Parts: sequence; C-alpha cells; structure tokens
Amino acid sequence: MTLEKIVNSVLDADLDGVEGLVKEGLEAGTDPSVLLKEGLIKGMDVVGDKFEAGDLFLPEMLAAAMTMKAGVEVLKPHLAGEDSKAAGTAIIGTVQGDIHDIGKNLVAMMLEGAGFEVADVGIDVLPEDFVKAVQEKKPQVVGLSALLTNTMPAVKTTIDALKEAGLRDQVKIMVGGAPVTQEFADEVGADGYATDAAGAVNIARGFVQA
Ligand code: B1M
Repeated sequence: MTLEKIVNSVLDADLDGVEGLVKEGLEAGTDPSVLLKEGLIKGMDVVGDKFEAGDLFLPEMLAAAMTMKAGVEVLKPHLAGEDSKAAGTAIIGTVQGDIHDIGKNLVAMMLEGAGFEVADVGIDVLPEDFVKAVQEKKPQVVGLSALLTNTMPAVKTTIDALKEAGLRDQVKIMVGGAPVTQEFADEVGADGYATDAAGAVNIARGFVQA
C-alpha cells in the first residue's frame, strides 16, 4: 500500500523514492492531506520516536527531514488550494534557538494557499527580528512556531518584545508546534493556537475577519 511505503521511505530516508511514491498516491486519487498526514508526517513521527528511544541518531533524523521535504514539494500545488484573493498579511517564523522548519513551512504554504501574503522570516529568529519584521511588513497575523520544550520560553520572549515595541495591539499572534498547547498559548498571551497547518489557516482567517 502506498501510504505504508511513504512512511517507510521517510524512515529509510529514501530521497530518490519518495517523490515517485507521493506521485503514485496522487495518481491513485488519494487525498493530498491523507498522503501528508498518514504518509509523510506519520513517517516523521516514527523517526522522532526512534530518535527518542536511541534507535536512530541525528544524521538519520536530518536525512529523514530532507526526504519529507522532497515529498512535501510534490504535494505543495495540491495542498495549497486556489484561493488567490488577498486575505491578509502574515509573518511566520521559528523562534530563537529552534531550527525545526518543516511544520512552519507547511503552515506558511497553507496560508499562502488560502490567499495570505506570507513573509517567512525563517528559523532561529531573535525576538528583535520578529519586531523588525512586524515594523516593516505591518502584518495582521504573526505566527510563532516552537518544536522544542526548551525553546517554548522564546515564544513568550518574542511576545514580550512585541509588547515592549508597542506593536502588540497591532497584530494577532498565533502559536503552534508539537510541544505547544492551548494552555501554554493562554499563559503567554497569544491570541490563538493550532495543532496543525489547516487549523492555523482557520485561526488566521478568523483573525482577519474579526
Ligand atoms: Co528534532 N526534535 N531535534 N530535529 N525533531 C523533535 C522535535 C523531538 C520531539 C524528537 C524526539 O525526541 N522525539 C525532540 C524534541 C523534544 C522536546 O523538546 N520535547 C527533538 C530534539 C531533541 C532535537 C535536538 C535537540 C536533537 C539534538 O541535537 N540532540 C535538535 C535541536 C535543534 C534545534 O532546533 N536547536 C533537533 C534537530 C532536528 C533536525 C535538524 C535533525 C530535524 C529538523 C529538520 C528541519 O526541520 N529542517 C529534526 C526533526 C526532523 C525532528 C522530528 C523527528 C520531526 C519534526 C517534524 O518536522 N515533524 C521531531 C519529532 C516529531 O515531531 N515527531 C523532532 C513534521 C512536521 C510536519 O510536524 O513540526 O510538529 P511539526 O508541525 C506541525 C504542527 O506542530 C503544527 O503544524 C504542523 C503541520 O501539521 N505547527 C504549527 C507547527 N508550527 C506551527 C505554527 C502554528 C500553528 C501550527 O502557528 C504559528
């Protein structure tokens, strides 16, 4: 079955094979979001679990991430949607100290697909660089991604920096990433929290319609 093969291709970091498998899934009529969630993301979850258990190491995790990215590239035109009306402006980045970018890239891609103009400020972004980006781009939405327990405090530092710069009331802030919860979002004073990229789009839409 293609989904299982996709999971294994991420696990085995089969960079050559993954594109063909995702194409095969699309040609067979499998929903792109199923290929993403039950294929590529599931594969990464297994990789994460194996890493945590000490059965797999950093270079393998990196190779799996590159494989997942190659698979996402094939899915991109099918996931992004066709809503080309400008819905609003968003900036998004992974917070200081954190270099995980696959989830953040998916959120950015889905926001673009939903008609948002998105400025992706990258990974390991200092609070002051988020502040600069808000001053320059004047977005309605700021998205902060954190994948590590020990970079979650940087979400708060970033929100505090926006407050100190007098910009907090001009933007709606949404947060996300595997260790982030609604409770954490409330604690740090974010306006919204999403568990996945589709949820992030719904929240951002709600922000600009409000
Ligand atoms: Co890292 N890593 N990693 N890693 N890594 C995790 C996160 C970990 C859970 C693995 C594990 O131990 N099970 C663990 C964190 C433990 C913790 O703190 N709780 C971990 C660790 C420990 C580390 C290092 C510290 C390892 C080391 O050096 N010893 C190190 C830290 C580097 C750093 O950032 N400073 C590290 C490094 C790496 C790689 C570089 C090798 C690589 C990243 C490559 C890259 O991103 N370009 C990597 C990877 C690949 C992972 C796992 C396996 C996969 C992450 C991923 O891409 N998932 C991960 C385990 C796991 O998550 N299962 C793990 C797929 C992606 C689609 O999901 O990013 O969750 P995710 O995004 C989702 C949602 O979270 C949400 O929507 C996305 C789409 O559905 N979302 C948002 C994300 N951002 C959002 C923002 C929003 C809204 C929703 O609004 C703004």
